[in-house]
Amino acid sequence: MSLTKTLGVAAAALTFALPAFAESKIMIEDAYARAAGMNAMAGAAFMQIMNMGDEDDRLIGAKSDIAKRVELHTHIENAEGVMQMVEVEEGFPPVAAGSTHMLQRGGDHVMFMGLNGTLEHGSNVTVTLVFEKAGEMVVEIPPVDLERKPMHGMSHGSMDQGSDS
Ligand SMILES: [Cu+2]
Repeated sequence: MSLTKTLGVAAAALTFALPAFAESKIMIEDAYARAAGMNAMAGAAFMQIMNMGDEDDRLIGAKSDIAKRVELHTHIENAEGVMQMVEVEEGFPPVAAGSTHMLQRGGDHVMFMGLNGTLEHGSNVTVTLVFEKAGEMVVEIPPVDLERKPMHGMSHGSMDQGSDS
């Protein structure tokens, strides 16, 4: 087989592989975003990650224009027994095929650090979720109406005090 023909075959294989790769095995349900406070410079997004594929996958990153930095966070209990937010640089634990991983208040979440605007009811936040195997996935996340929530939420207390003061 000539070199030219070999390359041609490789290129064709790649072309056909792409649509299959882009077909999403991940479904996002019940997503919502929330500012950490009324004049907060930070916010977070929560959702259900459903793995409809036949292999484990996991969220390894997130991107958005809504904030200067978008990080994956979780909560851990510190030595004093207080829950604290920490960045999970390597990504969230794998979601087994056919199962669901919840990003929820007090647990794993997508964190917006340094908001470029306000999280307003009625204007969705566009977030690109990066999965290890499914790749990038763009989701539109509606902010929840903060007025219906208590001003002093439980989920981000310790970090807010640290970054705002
Ligand atoms: Cu956080």
